[in-house]
Amino acid sequence: MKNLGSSVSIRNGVDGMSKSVPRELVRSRQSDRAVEPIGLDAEFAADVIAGLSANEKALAPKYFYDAAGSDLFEAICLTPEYYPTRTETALLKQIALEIAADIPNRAALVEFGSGASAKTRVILDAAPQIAAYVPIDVSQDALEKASGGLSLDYPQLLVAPVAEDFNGVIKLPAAVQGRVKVGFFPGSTIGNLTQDEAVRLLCSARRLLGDDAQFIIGADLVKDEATLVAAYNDAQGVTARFNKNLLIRINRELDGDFDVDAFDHLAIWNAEQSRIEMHLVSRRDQIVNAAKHTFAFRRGERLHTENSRKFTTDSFAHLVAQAGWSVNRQWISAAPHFAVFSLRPESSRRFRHEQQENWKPCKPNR
Ligand code: SAH
Ligand code: AVI
Repeated sequence: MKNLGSSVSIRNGVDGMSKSVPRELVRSRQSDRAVEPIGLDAEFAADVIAGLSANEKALAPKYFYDAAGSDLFEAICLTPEYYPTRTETALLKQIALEIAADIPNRAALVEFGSGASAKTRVILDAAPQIAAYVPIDVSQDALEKASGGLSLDYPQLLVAPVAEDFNGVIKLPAAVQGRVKVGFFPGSTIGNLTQDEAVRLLCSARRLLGDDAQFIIGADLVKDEATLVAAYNDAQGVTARFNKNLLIRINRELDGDFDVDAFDHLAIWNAEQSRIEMHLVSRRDQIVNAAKHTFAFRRGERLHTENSRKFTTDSFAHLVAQAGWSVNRQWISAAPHFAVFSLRPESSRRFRHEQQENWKPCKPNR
């Protein structure tokens, strides 16, 4: 990631004072490693090389979110077909006071994949007792924009952004240690994770947030195929641009030579896996160079760029139970149905028992 040499105003640190913080201080510890002279990001390069060399080509959806990708996601949210954002926002507005009633004084709100932090404002407005906010996001641009805006609009709030991959090991800023934590994971971003990734994230959130936490998660629900497919195939083509922006990012950051027009956007419903899949489909046989490697695409070959799993209330409860959480409350919107769940940690005793009986993902992975 580039150091843009400018600053962002955030309330930060132990004293909670508002200060101007150099952009590079809010960047990821992972990306703090030396940037190679030609601007290659080593992790991105390694994942592109592995993903494009595989028999079934695939890349992790977190790579969508450079500055342009984050803006395109916000544009998707405004399309008439993409119902999840407006549906979840309306539902959160309806239930915000119920959520707020369970949030203690001086609590810290910790958001996973915070993006523009727009839904956060609904919670903050209903729960002024929240004293600190930790947005976690891989998109440094989105994080800086959102943190700056929140600091201006909520001057009493301590904002301590963390530019990290939430699938990795997260450390919370010292300023929120000792506070009751409320986890917030809206947008159905949990649906973009594999089953294993989701269980691992929920396990690490269980440890990170503590025994007295609650965890508010938004998840999209299974519905008729036409509504689902239309949401990922908007008529204006914004989702197609979002999907293809991944190739533009590879060209820019990994010295690639993708011809973006030689790929088609494809979004399909996989009923067996209960997920929308996004792919980029090669329009012809072609050779592409990127990250100092060469990749062959056959005509019709797919690059799998995203899964967006859709849940039932049962499948969601089953998922979170594997990671030591139980559903305390749930709210479901009118059609098209979207759910917000409030989770509580399972009692430590039972959780420890389940870990011993069934499993592994919740054991500390370091
Ligand atoms: N929560 C917002 C944004 C959802 S878009 C909403 O509900 O509208 C998904 C967000 O998650 C993006 O901002 C993206 O940058 C972030 N994200 C995706 N994968 C991530 C990962 N592995 N680690 C951290 N952030 C991630
Ligand atoms: C962020 N995430 C939940 C979105 C989704 O619906 O899976 C990303 C997205 N992909 C295409 N459109 C929106």
